Amino acid sequence: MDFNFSREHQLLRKMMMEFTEREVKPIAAYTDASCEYPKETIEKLFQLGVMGVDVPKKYGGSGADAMAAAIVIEELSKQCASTGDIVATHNGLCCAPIVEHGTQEQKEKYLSMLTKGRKVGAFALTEPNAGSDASKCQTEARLEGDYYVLNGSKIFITNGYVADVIIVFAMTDKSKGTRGISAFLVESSFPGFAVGKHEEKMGLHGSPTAELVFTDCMVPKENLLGQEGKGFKIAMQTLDGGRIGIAAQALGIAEGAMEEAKNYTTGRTQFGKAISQFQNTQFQLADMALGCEAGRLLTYQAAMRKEQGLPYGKEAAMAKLFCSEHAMKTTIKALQMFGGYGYIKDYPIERMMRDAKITEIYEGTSEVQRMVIAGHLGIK
Ligand code: COS
Repeated sequence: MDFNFSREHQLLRKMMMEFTEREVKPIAAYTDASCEYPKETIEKLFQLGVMGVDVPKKYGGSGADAMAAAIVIEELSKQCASTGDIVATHNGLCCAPIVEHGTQEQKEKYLSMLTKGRKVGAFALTEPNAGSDASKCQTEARLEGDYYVLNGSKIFITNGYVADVIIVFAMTDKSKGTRGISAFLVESSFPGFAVGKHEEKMGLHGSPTAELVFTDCMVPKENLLGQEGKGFKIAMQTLDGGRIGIAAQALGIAEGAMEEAKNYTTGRTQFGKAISQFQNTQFQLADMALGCEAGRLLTYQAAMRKEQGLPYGKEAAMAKLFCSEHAMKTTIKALQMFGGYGYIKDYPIERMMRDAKITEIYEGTSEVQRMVIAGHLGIK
């Protein structure tokens, strides 16, 4: 299969590898231990044009394609999955639906804010009673004059307490089920918007996750994204694309963990030889490499189909499912190779293992990915 890695893709990967080695790797352990949002790194990623990498140039982005967007997340996540997550959410879940469904005015205003304006984006779908079953959203939006008035709350929102622009899904007509959900462009400065609980998570400590609360939040009616009642479709389409980003993130984690395992086992001597010389180690490294290769094929295939305008929901679900499960398996195996050293924070493996877990959960659990794949087989 020709993945069409252009000279631009190769240069982008090189740039991201150098950036990650210089700017991300040295602070990854600190970011995890301190639970601090890596603000300076994100500022530098804005300067590099990575925040909005696949937003058209005329709206302030870098005008790159879906493959480039995946490469960026993969490379960042090799060293710091939190940074990969912040960027994946900003690009895939906030900029992308505006590019896809925004009016000319919305694109000009919000995409320039999210690129040149250096404002961070988020996507708010999940609620306490609407996780995998996203259709059970309770947040309401009532049209009153020139404003939609939003009431309700959203949980587990990535970039939640740093985001300036949030795509929010709310019910405009409860009697219509999924066809009664609409999408809105909400600024954190709008009256009635508040950030609630900051979540303390098992991993991804640098990625800011929060509850968002809407109390008579006044959203100008021109901030409806797409048509009224089309919000669920917008959410599902956005998640199809977002899942390529999470596949790339999980792939990056697995590749990073494999590299750590290779380096450690070649340097560590037990029973008179490097532990990489034991066949058990070699077989496990071979399995890690095999999964990474398969994950690359699935992830790049989904990105390529998206770019070519072909259906890619099934391929994105397969890539996300496979890569996240491979990241989990790889980080657990790699940690075991490190023995006691894997369990302490002097090495990055335990962080990688904690970070890998969420890739099997967010943007659709592994079970949801299987539902999506089964749906494409006509056996829903
Ligand atoms: N693209 C466009 N439209 C889609 C779609 C997609 N990928 N998937 C579903 N739709 C549309 C359907 O065509 C249907 O439209 P009509 O009402 O016009 O017929 C509508 O959405 C409802 O579809 P369906 O009945 O299949 O939806 P379900 O409620 O059964 O949901 C799953 C199916 C489970 C796949 C969906 O709820 C889902 O992806 N859940 C996970 C949500 C998630 O990822 N949460 C994490 C939040 S972000 S961290």
